[in-house]
Amino acid sequence: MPGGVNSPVRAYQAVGGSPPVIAFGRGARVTDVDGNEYIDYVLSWGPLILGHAHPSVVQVLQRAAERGTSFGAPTELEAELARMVIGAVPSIEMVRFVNSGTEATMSALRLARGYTGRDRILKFEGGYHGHADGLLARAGSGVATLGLPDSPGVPKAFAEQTLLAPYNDLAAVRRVFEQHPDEIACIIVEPVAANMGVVPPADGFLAGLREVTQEHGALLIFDEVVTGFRLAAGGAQALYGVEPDLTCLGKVIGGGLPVGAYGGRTEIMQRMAPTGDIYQAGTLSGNPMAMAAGIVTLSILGVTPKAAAEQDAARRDAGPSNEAPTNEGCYRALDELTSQLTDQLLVLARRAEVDVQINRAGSMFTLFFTDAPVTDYASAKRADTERYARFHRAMLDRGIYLPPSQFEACMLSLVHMEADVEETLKAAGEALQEVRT
Ligand code: HOZ
Repeated sequence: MPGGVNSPVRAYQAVGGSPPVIAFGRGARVTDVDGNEYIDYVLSWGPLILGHAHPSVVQVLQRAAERGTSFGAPTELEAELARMVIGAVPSIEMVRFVNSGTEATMSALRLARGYTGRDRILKFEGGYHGHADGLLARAGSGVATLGLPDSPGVPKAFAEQTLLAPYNDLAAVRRVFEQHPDEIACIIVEPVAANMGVVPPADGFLAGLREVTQEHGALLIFDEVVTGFRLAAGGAQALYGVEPDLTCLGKVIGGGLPVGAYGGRTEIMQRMAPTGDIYQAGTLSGNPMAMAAGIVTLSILGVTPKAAAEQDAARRDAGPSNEAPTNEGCYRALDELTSQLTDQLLVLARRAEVDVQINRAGSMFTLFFTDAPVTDYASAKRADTERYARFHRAMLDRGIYLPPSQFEACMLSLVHMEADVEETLKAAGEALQEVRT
């Protein structure tokens, strides 16, 4: 396998050493093949909001496997998960399941292009939306971590269709639209950026994107692969009260199995074949194992099919609403424990006289080694990545498993406990002292 991995950022090139080879995970912890146990803040890069091997997930997977692992045909499970997603995510009236976040974003882009009859798209510097052609321009995640130029292998003609603007810079977005009138099919944006490290949207940024796309007849796509069902059941769009035309999902909705989804207004979604003329398909799409794991995960987060169906019916009667049927308690608990951790990390950094900025949104955060606020890709890149590498190694030595990149997000799950946070803070206090100079 190139680099010994199946996804580049896992290779530890940016932090040095070689990655632990994971043997198993239980709750908030993973254990490697040498028997070392770590508190896990990667959580498979986001899906495991219930932690590893949650008993309910394991049980439904066993049951689902006994009934058959794939049919390539309609099932009740996919209908049930669709009802949950539609009920919970404010802007989604119709959804299609695919197998990964990358598939979700590339399908949503095709739909946006087909629907508007335009070819160009606008993405943000440091935004990461999977590895499809045209989405790797100044991308975050592994591309940023490894400092790669825009990827060879992407035809020049495709790359030219991608326009860029700095995240959180509405004036720049307006300028791009003015320079390309009637050419831009859509803006694709992570409503809370999570692949240049966590960077929350500035006040009014998302609402501004909504406005500018409407003014110019373009669609707004929220890539909520990371934020969907992690920040709230309704995702970032429910938190910030801005409804996109299309939403991409993945990670949490598959409960740790490979999954993706895209959805939006019926009128747009019906352009997809077989009701419409835009094509996208997949042998394992709506896979029963992934659907079963997704259903149980969302149920534990308080999204019941019944509540979702009721919400959906109410929404159709009452018009748009940002209220999603959530178990507020879950998200509040995640928020509180995460802020407890990040507040204390700041205290420890100050004590060690190390400049850090911590950006947090709900249960995800990034500790940047820099003295200036991080609000976009340029400011994220000013962080001291060499110091992050040393901090990462010092934490790993103390049993704390962080993302091996300054440009990824740490995540907490519902099974991270105060004792885990205490243990993490003890390690962080020592690690921060170690990276002082
Ligand atoms: N795109 C993921 C991070 N944002 C990395 C996926 C992986 O390496 O598993």
